[in-house]
Amino acid sequence: MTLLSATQRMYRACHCMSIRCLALAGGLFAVMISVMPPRQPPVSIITPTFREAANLRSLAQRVFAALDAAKIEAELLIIDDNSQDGTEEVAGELAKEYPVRLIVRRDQRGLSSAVITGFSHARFDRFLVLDADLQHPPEAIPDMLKRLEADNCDFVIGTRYGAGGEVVQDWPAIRRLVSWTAGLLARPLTPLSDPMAGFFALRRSTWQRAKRLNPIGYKIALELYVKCRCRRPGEIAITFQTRAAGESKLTATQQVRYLRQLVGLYHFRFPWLFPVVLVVLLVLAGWSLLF
Ligand SMILES: Nc1nc2c(ncn2[C@@H]2O[C@H](COP(=O)(O)OP(=O)(O)OP(=O)(O)O)[C@@H](O)[C@H]2O)c(=O)[nH]1
Ligand SMILES: [Mg+2]
Repeated sequence: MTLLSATQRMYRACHCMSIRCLALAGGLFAVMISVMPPRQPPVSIITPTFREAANLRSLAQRVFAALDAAKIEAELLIIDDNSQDGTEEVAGELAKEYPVRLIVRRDQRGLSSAVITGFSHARFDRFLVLDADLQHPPEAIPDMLKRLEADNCDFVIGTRYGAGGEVVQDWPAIRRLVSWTAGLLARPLTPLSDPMAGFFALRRSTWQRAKRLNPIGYKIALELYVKCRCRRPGEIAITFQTRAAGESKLTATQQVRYLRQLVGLYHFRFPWLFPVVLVVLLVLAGWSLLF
């Protein structure tokens, strides 16, 4: 065997081996990619606030601890209605440690419209809304976002009333009753087990398809669910806590606004219902005049 042919054979053997190695590495890489959980898209966390300065630090700590552990990129957008309780100072301090942004509305008030302001300032295409008072557990956020992606849901809520969900014992009985009755009134509008939820996630594209949004009152999740014509709801069970600090802003005026909102939603969802009700009332009035 000449020196030249030995070199050629060695070269061919090495060439075959390197091709096999490359194929093996490629195969391993493909297997790794297929078993690795898909990366969650980044999310804008939106929190409406009115006089919640005392809750903001714990909120930011818990939100970012949960999201960092799940390796999800996020920003926290605080939409405050000129609370003047130190919110601006606390948010300024938090912004040095976390991706926190504060938007102060000086000429507008209202939880629902604050959430919509948050959507229009959000950097990312996934939105998650939660209250500032820690009644909603931030630790549930990664599961809600996973649900939004994995099952291709268009609206995911943290539910108190679905299977596995609960409300802590010391939530006042009257608040339970009001919440339960309000939910019952909304039943024909949505299959959600907790239509009064303030803890929910959706995509920007879902919000963008909303028709005639009317963000009055407190129940923006229900408004969005109906007006965005959501079809694929998802739910994650949560334990609803009592507020950590500060005072409730829920007043009787908000309850009346909810009833007004319901009328609008029924009209939107069942446009034929109003003429039918009118005809029935006219027939009944006619009958009562005859007899
Ligand atoms: N920007 C803004 N946020 C508000 C307004 N009213 C309430 N919020 C915020 O909306 C969230 C929910 O309000 P809460 O007062 O906790 O209402 P609730 O959870 O139904 O009532 P509680 O169970 O008593 O806490 C909190 O983060 C509030 O600070 C408002 O007018 N503007
Ligand atoms: Mg609250």
